[in-house]
Order: sequence, then C-alpha cells, then structure tokens
Amino acid sequence: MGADVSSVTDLAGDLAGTYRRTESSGSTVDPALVEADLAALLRDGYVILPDLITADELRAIRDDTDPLLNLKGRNNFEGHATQRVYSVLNKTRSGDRLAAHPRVLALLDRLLMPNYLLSMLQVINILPGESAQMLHTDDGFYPLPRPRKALSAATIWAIDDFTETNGATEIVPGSQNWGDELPQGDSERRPVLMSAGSCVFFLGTLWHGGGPNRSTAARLAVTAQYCEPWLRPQEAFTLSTPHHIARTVGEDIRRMLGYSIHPPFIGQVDGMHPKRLLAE
Ligand SMILES: O=C(O)CCC(=O)C(=O)O
Repeated sequence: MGADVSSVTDLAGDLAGTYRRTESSGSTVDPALVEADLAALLRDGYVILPDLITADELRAIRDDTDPLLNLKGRNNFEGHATQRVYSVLNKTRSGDRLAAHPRVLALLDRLLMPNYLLSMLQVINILPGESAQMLHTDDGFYPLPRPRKALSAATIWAIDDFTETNGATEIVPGSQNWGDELPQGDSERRPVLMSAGSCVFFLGTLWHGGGPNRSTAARLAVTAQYCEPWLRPQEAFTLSTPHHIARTVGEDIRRMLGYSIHPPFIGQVDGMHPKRLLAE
C-alpha cells in the first residue's frame, strides 16, 4: 500500500500503542567507542571488534554446536567441505549473546532504521581442504543499483582464532563503495586475522567470502546478519521460530525476529502489533 508518510504518522501510534518501540541495548555502549568503530567501518567497509566474548561463552558455543555439525555444504557457495547450521535460535541459546551483542547493535542503530531485523544466524565450520568461497556481497540479492547505502550488515564471529591458513573470512577493503564492478582475481582478497571471541562487522555492500582452509584443523565461526526493517530477511524467522522461543529470547532478539513494527504498519498481524501473538 502506498501512502503519504505525513498522512499516516498518526497510525504509527495505533499499532505501537500497547507495545511501545523497545530500546536497543546498543544504547548502553560508550558513544565515543561506537563513533570510532563507525568511522573505520564507513572508511574500510569493515571493522574488527576484538575480544568481545569470554572463554566460557566460546566453550558453550563449541559444546552446543559440535553435535549439530553433521552436514556438509550442498553447492560451491555453501562449500563442499564446510558445515553449516541454520535456524540456530531454535537449536541453542549460546548464539544469542553474539546476535545481540551491544557493540554490534550500537553500530546497527546508526546504520539501519529502527526495528532493523535479523536476517540470518548461522554457524559455519570450514574444514581442512576447503577452497576459497566465491566473493559476494550480502545485500546483492536486493535488486537495487550500486553504489548505494548498505541495506544490510553482517558480523562473523571467530570461535576459533582466524589465521592466515585456516579459512579466515576474506574481504576486499573499500569495495563497499564500488558500483557494478566485480573483484578481479584473488589478489584483492585480504584475510581477517582475529582472535577467538572477536568479530568482524562489515557492510552488506562489501565484497567478501570464506577463505581457503590450508591448515589441519577446522575453523568455527558464527555469522549474524541484519537488514533494514522494510526488507525480507534471508531466513523467514517469523515462520520458523516457535512462539515459545520468541518468548524465551531477550527483547533485542525478539524485536529483530519481527516482533516489531516498521511504522506505520509493516510487520502487522491481523491489523495488530505482532507481539499480541506472544500474549496468547
Ligand atoms: O565463513 C566465512 O568466513 C564467510 C562465509 C560467507 O560469507 C557466506 O557463506 O555468506
């Protein structure tokens, strides 16, 4: 439905009347820190956020995801020597801290519109022998011409140290500003070297891909991706997440799953705020 925004602003109050917009935990982060992260992100297309999660949290992620890593990729993109776990929120709570880390939300709060959505949460385990993944951008499947503002952003969390040889994510610095040009060969790929517990945050317009794993050990990572609240997320979380999980997760994740409204009424259910579903 097309509408003149000025004539529908009063409607925003209708759907959000009972269920007010909730504040992102990103607001708890020191603004000076966030501004420094943001400046690097906008300049390079990515920023490394070092050592954000503890050894205990890393252990819990490993323990919970290990039994789930039983399938290899079905195509070159997923990687035939790469294991992926989808629908992570329905399988373990240990990824919640990553998906809703305040340092990440603080950047998203500045990049995307309020009530941005979780688009993907996935465990990616690159096994020894895997070759380099094709370079791609994460918001390239939204058919809007480049150069443009990013419509999404992504994090990749190192659960193992990311090294020169073990399949560290590779990025093409500055490529977030490109128009239609494509990366030429592999010489532009730069591995993101970071310690376990760190994450790389990058714009949806940045060219990147999984690196080749030339080591003898697997490289475990978790990726969380986010998109504007007026776009369709990659994973249909509103379809796949049972109500008991939506009630269990914290408010930041609940809001990002789609229990929120992009004013005046995108995301409605039966003309009402979607949170009404969880009250039943
Ligand atoms: O695992 C990685 O390092 C990157 C994977 C990736 O970009 C993807 O599968 O979309």
